[in-house]
Amino acid sequence: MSEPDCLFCKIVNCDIPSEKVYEDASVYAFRDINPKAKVHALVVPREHYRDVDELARADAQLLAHIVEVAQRVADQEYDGSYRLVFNTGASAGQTVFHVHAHVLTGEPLDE
Ligand code: DGP
Repeated sequence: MSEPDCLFCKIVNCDIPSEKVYEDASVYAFRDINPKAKVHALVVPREHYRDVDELARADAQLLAHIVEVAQRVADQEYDGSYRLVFNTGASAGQTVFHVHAHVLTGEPLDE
């Protein structure tokens, strides 16, 4: 289900443009507007879940698929290494409340 006021639901539905890096029936991946690495993609489920905790409880298989897609993006864009981040909750820096995996890759990353 889509949430009418959700930014990432609008991106998934192509109501707001984005630069796609991968898509399939259940997920959509696109470049972050404010990249923190040479390659910075966001992988989101097409279905709306607030955060990774809600997704893990509702559909662990879909969460595992997001990890597979992160690997695929890193294989496609770089050498297969990547950093995967789920900001969860406002105090941890989550600003968009549609679960998204940050995939940082494309160059050697600092610790
Ligand atoms: P977070 O802070 O973990 O909720 O990450 C939200 C990310 O979404 C942040 O890195 C910037 C990105 N972002 C916000 N608005 C847009 C947008 O309209 N398009 C794209 N491509 N990325 C966006």
